[in-house]
Amino acid sequence: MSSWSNKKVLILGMGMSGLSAAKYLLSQGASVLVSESKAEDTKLKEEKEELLKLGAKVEIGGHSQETLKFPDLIIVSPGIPPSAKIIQDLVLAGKEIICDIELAYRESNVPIIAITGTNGKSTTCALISHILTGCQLKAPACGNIGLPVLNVIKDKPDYLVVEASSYQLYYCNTLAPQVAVWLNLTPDHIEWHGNLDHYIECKKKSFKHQSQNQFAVLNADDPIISKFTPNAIKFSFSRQNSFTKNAPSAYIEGEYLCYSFNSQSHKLCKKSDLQIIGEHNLENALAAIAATATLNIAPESIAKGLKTFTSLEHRLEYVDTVDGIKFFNDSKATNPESTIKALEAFKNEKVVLIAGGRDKGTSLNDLSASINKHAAFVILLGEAKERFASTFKAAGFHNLHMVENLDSAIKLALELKEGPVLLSPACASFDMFQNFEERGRVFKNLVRKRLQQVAPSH
Ligand code: UMA
Ligand code: ADP
Repeated sequence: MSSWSNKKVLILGMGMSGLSAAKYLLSQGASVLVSESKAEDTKLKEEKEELLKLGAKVEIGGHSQETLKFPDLIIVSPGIPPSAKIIQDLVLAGKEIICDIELAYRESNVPIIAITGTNGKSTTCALISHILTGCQLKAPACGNIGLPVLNVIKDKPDYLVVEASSYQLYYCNTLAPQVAVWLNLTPDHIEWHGNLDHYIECKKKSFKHQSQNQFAVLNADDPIISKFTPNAIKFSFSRQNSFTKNAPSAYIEGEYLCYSFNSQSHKLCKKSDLQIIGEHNLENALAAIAATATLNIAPESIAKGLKTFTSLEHRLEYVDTVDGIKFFNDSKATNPESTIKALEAFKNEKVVLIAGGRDKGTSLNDLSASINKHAAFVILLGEAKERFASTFKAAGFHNLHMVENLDSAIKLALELKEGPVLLSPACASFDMFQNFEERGRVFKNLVRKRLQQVAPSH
């Protein structure tokens, strides 16, 4: 009999992670109640019917009182913050609340490589997975990247390469990754966490339960992360050589990406060998080098993976060239820091930046400075356009245009006939799109439509 057969589990939220947890637990014989706050629509109805067939109880349109009495354990969807009434009520009732990553950790013996940070998680997660997969290892990129961890544990992977968001880490109580990576830290998601300290504490949870023979891969250039002392073996990475190389470290030496580990140093490849552009991607590459080096992957295999990895969709993704002008889709840049990194990637060229969307209210000081340095024009759209425009003007940047939609932005960018066109919004997408993926795909389709108009196929 499975250890789950007498257990009652409440699953809060019927999104990607809730559905995945429900199916996993039902397959293990648990009694499952799935509770979703949204009103029923066609998609939820179909999913509800599937879950009912598998033996779950399902409630849609609100979390009832039964949810408080029912469970031995709660699996919560990461989008539900600790301030939500249902979470507070369950905490008061003394119930244990975890997320799907914590459950996967408890359920499987597969070593976890957990990647967290404000920016670069998905890229680093995919790159680590790419390097390991190139060594014939089964190492799926999963977690916040969009593939729930419980969906992949049944395939018996060699490693789980898990992108761990601060939301998910908050709901992890014992997680001890074999390798925990912390890329960087800037204020983000304050609406979920309440304050910056809470956000930082959640990031630290990835390291809290690690033992002394596991690894903590830390960014030595980051003012907060560099002060953090992990229990695990510290493997630092730095683009600015902010450490001595006697300890485990990944760094840049001249044109080369290098690392030192187990008293040996290795030169892997040149910066220009990477297909992902921008200085920030060097940091992601160094973090991936450190993580894979701890797993004793051969330097040649790490180098091969670095050279063959291409950018993920919506991250400084080259779209096409229309009328001699290159277009890049960086729709995933949903905060000013990401947009600054994207601007900096175009070292010697001034770009036409398309920005704006749902305003997160974050400071625009650094972004204004970066725009003055790297942008020829800025085209603004979405709810944030007025605040962005007045802030940039106050900072002395006046080559600004406001438009109503992406199509007008692309049309205008072509008329301006300046350098490369970069969609890097520094904002969330939800004012005009379902998510950043939809925004990026709409942008790419519109660019390709323009391409056909400029050079119609015969
Ligand atoms: N819900 C309730 N009660 C509430 C609030 C919400 O039932 O009080 C319901 C919602 O109506 C919805 C479900 O819970 O149906 C949503 O759950 P969710 O928002 O947690 O989303 P999932 O579909 O489970 O996706 C989650 C991650 N989402 C979030 O963290 C918000 C996905 O990251 C992740 O890819 C997926 O698990 C698989 O692991 C997305 C994300 O935006 C991409 N992450 C943030 C980011 O990257 O910035 C952290
Ligand atoms: P995440 O999963 O953390 O959101 P992604 O890899 O999807 O990170 O990258 C999102 C955006 O963040 C990219 O479009 C890029 O502009 C920016 N970015 C990527 N890596 C870094 C980094 N190491 N430091 C700062 N910004 C970065």
